[in-house]
Amino acid sequence: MSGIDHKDAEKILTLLDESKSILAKEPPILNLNEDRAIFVGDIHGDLNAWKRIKKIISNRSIITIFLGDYVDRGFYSTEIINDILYLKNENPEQIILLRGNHETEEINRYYGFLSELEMKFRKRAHEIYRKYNDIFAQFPFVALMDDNKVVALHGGIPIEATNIRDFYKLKKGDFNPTDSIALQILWNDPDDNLEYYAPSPRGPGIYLFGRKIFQRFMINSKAEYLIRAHLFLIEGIRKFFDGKLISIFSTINYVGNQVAGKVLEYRHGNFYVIDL
Ligand SMILES: [Mn+2]
Repeated sequence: MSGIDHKDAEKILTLLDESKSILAKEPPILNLNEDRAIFVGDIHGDLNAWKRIKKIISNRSIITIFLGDYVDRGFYSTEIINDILYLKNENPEQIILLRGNHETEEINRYYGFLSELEMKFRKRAHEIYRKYNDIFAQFPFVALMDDNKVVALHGGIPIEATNIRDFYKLKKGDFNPTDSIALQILWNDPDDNLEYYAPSPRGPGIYLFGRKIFQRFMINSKAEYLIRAHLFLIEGIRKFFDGKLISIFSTINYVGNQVAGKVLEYRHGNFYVIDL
């Protein structure tokens, strides 16, 4: 499927240039005219998981929406992101790459991606690293599909967002941590035990959002389901808020933990869980 030599710096730079021109055309909030899709959660450099995901998505002729966190943690971030970008370049409409909190320099400098590149590319690592982050800056934050019925993003609903319209102010580019809406889309988590919200243990400016925040946003946006990733789930999938929010995790090994990784298929209002 992939024709990339993952050790060839020149080939990778060419691949990244091609991807950048394709991704730059996509708006920060994507409106997809689709009623079927496969959703993929965090892969985090897990090559074995990626091989299984690749098989699953290549057997189906529907679009794939990746929910972010391709890189860091595992040792094969380069192979995985290259493969996905290669698929994207081959078929831009079929492969959607959303941004995760690890697709920002603030994070991927410290959690494995930069060290992986330094090991693989030595002197050219920083040039290549910069280029990857230029690409990540072009990943959309949110995808909407099936007439807004389904909202897909990496983290969660920002506590001050009452309507999907609040997302349309977002701009692509190098991540700006003072952009509170962008920060929370990439970092927030749902919490079934909360009505409103609480500070997140993940850090300042990040929140756990409860049922009322979620429902207000979904009703005002005329949306039914939120599909997201971000949360490490040993079982690979968890439903929140009466099944209206589904969180998925798509690794089979996450920093030494065996994971029952999953991807999710959506067809005309129904969800089907697929084991990796
Ligand atoms: Mn994440």
